[in-house]
Amino acid sequence: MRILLYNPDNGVTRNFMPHLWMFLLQALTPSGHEVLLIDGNAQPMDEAGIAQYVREHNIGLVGIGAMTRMIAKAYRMADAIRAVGVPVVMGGPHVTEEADEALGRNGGPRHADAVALGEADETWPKIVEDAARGQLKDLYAPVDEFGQERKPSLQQYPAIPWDKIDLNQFNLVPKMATRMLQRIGEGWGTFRIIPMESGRGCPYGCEFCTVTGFFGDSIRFRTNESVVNELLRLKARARSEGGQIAVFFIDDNFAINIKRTKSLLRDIIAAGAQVHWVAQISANLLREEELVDLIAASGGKWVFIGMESIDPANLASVSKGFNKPGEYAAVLERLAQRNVYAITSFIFGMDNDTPGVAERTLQEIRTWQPGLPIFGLLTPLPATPLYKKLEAAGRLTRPKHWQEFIPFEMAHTPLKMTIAEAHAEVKSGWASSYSAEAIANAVDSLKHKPLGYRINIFIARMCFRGIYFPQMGPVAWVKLIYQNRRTISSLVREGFTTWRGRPSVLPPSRPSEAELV
Ligand code: B12
Ligand code: SF4
Repeated sequence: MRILLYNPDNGVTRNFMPHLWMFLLQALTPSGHEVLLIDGNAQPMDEAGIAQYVREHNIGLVGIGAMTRMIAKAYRMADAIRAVGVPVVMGGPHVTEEADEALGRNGGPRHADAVALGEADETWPKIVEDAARGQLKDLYAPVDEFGQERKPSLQQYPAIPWDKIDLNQFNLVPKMATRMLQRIGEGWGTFRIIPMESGRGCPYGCEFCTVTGFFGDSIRFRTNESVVNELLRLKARARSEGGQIAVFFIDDNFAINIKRTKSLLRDIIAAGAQVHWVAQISANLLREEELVDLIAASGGKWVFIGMESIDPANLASVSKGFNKPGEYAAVLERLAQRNVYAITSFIFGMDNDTPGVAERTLQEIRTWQPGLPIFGLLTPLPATPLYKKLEAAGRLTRPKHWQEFIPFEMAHTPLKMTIAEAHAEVKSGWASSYSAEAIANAVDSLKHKPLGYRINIFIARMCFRGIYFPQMGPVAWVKLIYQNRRTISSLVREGFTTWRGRPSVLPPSRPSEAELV
């Protein structure tokens, strides 16, 4: 049987990284079946396009995975596939919580022939065999022989064949530049960010988060050897194609067990398996100098920190009181000393937020080491404690917000400001952090760092800006480059000066107000 695994586009950003579930399920598919992958973020497709694809490629089963924000698109695509007679199985965090919705058991239309609940590592082979026999069941749950929920162990993790998989759709280097860039240094003909997990689960149970409910509070890890071997395979692939690879450790809290994380990082270093990597680590786990030393030595470049708020009352209200805003600056300093930077994530619209929260947060951020701040709105995802709390209090304004997903739009009313005010705060956070002036300031404030780090921060800021401000397509990029021309020319001139062996005497770039339009 030929199987298609499809991930719908998120409608906001192009894909900077593929989704791990597709590669994992592909690796777990019983032999004798062929698996094709389409990520809608890299290969945009509409309903007619996917229907035509499944017919032309003689697909016998389609698997669709989606987060809540992509579920409406996922359902539309599933409907189109089922309309041409091909069965659809859906999985992932949304349908796990809303299986009745996907199966049309709550009065709405049916979108999926089957739903895989929770982690599907062990149920997927069964689903494939049932589909091949034409006997798909409605629901597949990860349970043991006694019907008790069973979380898969990661000790026998499959070897994802990264060395053989066709990753053409995930090359971040524009096609026209590939040939030329292949010859630069060790080669930049390809640049890919690859998702990798070293463990699953997070016990913290923050109110707005799906993870503790979905993956459970028991944490499971892969063996160090399995992670190291995967890194070595990726490195070999990048070398063989004259390109670069970076890894996103998608663990929810990469340092949840500090002892184990340090042991993994030591093994990565010992095996020479370092690649540049990004990981999510909560601020409270970054207190230890030795851990941060190992992060830097093993290739860690960016750490994603869910700071959420600088207000302890807000943090307490979402059960994230373990975050201590008073230590954010020291954590960022500790990272920056090792040339590791932070993606700092904030949520506005929390119950203690009032108008002006963006400016108050930005004032703090400006005193910290520059990184990549991102801003979102408190969103009640299905089945989270937050959703249940707001539903019980009658505060949900769009209880089924995912049926008509709108980016950066609240689905409940905050306590101390209006929805419109919360939206304005998020807009202000993004506008102030990603204006050409703010980007120039961030780059300038790193003057004491090597040029490479400043270029890194600059490129990252330009890309992150696209999370909020639509900048898909060449025209948007040309405009953006024009707006940031001062910083670009300053970095380029400094690069030439350094290259020709002269000390840089260039003044810092600070565009005037007029140039920022
Ligand atoms: C990596 C990641 C991202 C990446 C993007 C995804 C990517 N390219 O990989 C980035 C960092 C960009 C991101 C962003 C966001 N993310 Co995110 N992200 C994750 C994270 C940390 C890991 C995903 C992953 O690969 N997990 C490991 C794989 C193996 O697990 P899995 O995907 O769940 O797949 C398993 C099962 O679900 C199932 N399965 C999944 N799909 C399918 C399909 C079929 C057919 C079958 C049979 C089974 C199946 O089988 C798999 C194996 O067991 C998860 C948390 C987590 N630990 O999963 C959050 C998570 C998925 N993200 C979440 C959210 C909310 C977001 C944001 C909306 C946050 C925000 N406010 O901006 C944004 C939106 C991004 C966008 N523009 O669309 C939520 C989603 C909850 C929900 N109900 O939708 C999660 C669960 C975290 C949370 N806080 O609750 N994210
Ligand atoms: S620490 Fe992160 S992953 Fe864990 S429950 Fe809180 S938000 Fe979710």
